[in-house]
Amino acid sequence: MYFGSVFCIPSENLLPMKFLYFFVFALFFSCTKSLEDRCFIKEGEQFFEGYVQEDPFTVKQILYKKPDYLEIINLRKFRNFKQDSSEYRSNVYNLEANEKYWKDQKVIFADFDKYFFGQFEYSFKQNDGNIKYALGRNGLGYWLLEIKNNQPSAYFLGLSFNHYYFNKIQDKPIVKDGFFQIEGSLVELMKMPRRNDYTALEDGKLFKISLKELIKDSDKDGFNDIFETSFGLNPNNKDTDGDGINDFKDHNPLFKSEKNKFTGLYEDLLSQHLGFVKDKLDKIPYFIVPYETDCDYFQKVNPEAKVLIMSLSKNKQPYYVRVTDIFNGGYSKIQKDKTNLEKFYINEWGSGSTNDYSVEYKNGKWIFNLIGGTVS
Ligand SMILES: [Ca+2]
Ligand SMILES: [Ca+2]
Ligand SMILES: [Ca+2]
Repeated sequence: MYFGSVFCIPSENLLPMKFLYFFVFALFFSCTKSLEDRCFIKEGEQFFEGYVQEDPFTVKQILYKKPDYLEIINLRKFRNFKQDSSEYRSNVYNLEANEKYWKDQKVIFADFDKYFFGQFEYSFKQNDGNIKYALGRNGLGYWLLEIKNNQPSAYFLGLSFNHYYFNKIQDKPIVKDGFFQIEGSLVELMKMPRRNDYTALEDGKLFKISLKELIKDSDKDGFNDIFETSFGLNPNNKDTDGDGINDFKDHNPLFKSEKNKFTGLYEDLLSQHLGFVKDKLDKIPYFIVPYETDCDYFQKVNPEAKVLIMSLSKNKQPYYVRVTDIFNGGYSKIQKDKTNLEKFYINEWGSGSTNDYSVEYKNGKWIFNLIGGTVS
């Protein structure tokens, strides 16, 4: 929840569970801010509004919002979270072991990387006749990866890594008898200054999704229905924003792009940050970077890389986005210079650092000047 949303009352709120049931409030307050308010910083306003950590979910809350396609089975015998994650942690926080781990991964998953080009962290490889499967994880979440007749596909699971932990060691295949199945725990994410940490809420779960549900792509645009629902795309329309470009190919599938001075400013910022992928973009369709903004100019960019643009108001975000920490960087609103009408200030934040730019619009181009920032 952001301080800035004090004027907008969330339309749906989960109450902490002193009560037996969840109460869903449907309060419809329209937030009618002007474009000026949405895109430009007012006198005395900060680049970024303060972040307030939301209460972690209880088991009850996670289960209440569990996707319908997910079946959760309680296991009698299982590896618990503590045991499973401590082994992994010793791999990740020991530099030598870490290096070896990634080297081994590269060899084991070479065949997957040939098709997926570094878009995922892979685990649990499996050969099923002429189909290969693995679990993939990228910035957006977990995917089931499939290589079938030399054709790669990725199916989004829609299970938040803030709530669902999958054991690093799986004794059984992850695809069996028409189901994706994986053992793990329900967890709670604790945000730490330098890293995030998890604690188990309930161990010994088998998470099961029917393959039929998982691979379902109703509009045949290349994204499974679960992906589309998780990020607010339309699973029954190939072209959610109606700009003539299919969701899977669209660099900005949620908003029709516009070309003007300030969309250009945000495009330049995104290029500096993500432009490195533009030459291989058709090979990495699942490299998609999410951003939060309510500024129309930012929303209507036509960037070189793929982005998903979400509202800053949590109550307008799809459930998956609201409960999962997917945002690793962003851009502030624009601050005007007091005297020079073509000069502005904008702030960029990323993992562990911020950059302050002064930008000037000259002969139809933006000139950038790094004027400050922080590194943690
Ligand atoms: Ca689709
Ligand atoms: Ca679609
Ligand atoms: Ca489109």
